[in-house]
Amino acid sequence: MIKGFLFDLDGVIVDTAVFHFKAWRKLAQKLGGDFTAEQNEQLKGVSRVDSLKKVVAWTGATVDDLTFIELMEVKNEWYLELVIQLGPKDALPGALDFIRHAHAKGILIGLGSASKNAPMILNKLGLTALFTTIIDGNNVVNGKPHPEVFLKGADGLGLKPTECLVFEDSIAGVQAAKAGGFGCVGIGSAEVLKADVHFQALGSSTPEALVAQF
Ligand code: B16
Ligand code: MG
Repeated sequence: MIKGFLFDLDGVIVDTAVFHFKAWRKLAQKLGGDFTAEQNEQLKGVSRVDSLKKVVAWTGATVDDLTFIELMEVKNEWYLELVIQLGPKDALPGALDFIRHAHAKGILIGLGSASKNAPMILNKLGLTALFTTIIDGNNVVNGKPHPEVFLKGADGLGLKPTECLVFEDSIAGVQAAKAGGFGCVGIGSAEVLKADVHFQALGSSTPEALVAQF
């Protein structure tokens, strides 16, 4: 019986992925390279440090350890400049209603995001109070596809993985959910994500329909 929902943030609740893409591209160009939207799929759900490793490799640049840390900070500053104006109007279609509705029905709500900026973004969306637990990039040692972020999320809800559903838009995130023994709702393409069920957005289903399905 499903009693809890664990949401990824970027790409599920809000489309911050476009801002990550812009900031990473600006950084790649600073390093003398570039990368495509298709390559960007590989950065979704992936931690800041692992994302930079990929971006540096794509540009062919050589970066020493100190510069690597500086580049992570520079990218984050550019990203924060883009997300500063985010508000509830920027939530993905149906996301706020879906989460509010699930909460009102007594389903426990948690966050399992790779982003260290997740608490600030949840606040901007006016959602923080609905979340029983918030696990983000500051609370995990192992990034997705390791299941740590969702296992800690289930723990924070006081539930077993089999009692929770994970909502994910990234390949790494779906793999993390499966590795942890969770049912997984993919937000995006079934061919790409290979989750248990797929929707284009949270607003395409209802909490009751999903609970009945698992
Ligand atoms: P930050 P999610 C992930 O968030 C993003 O999808 C990924 O592109 C980003 O690199 C990662 O957070 C780290 O974000 O630099 O803000 O700490 O999809 O797991 O909610
Ligand atoms: Mg995501």
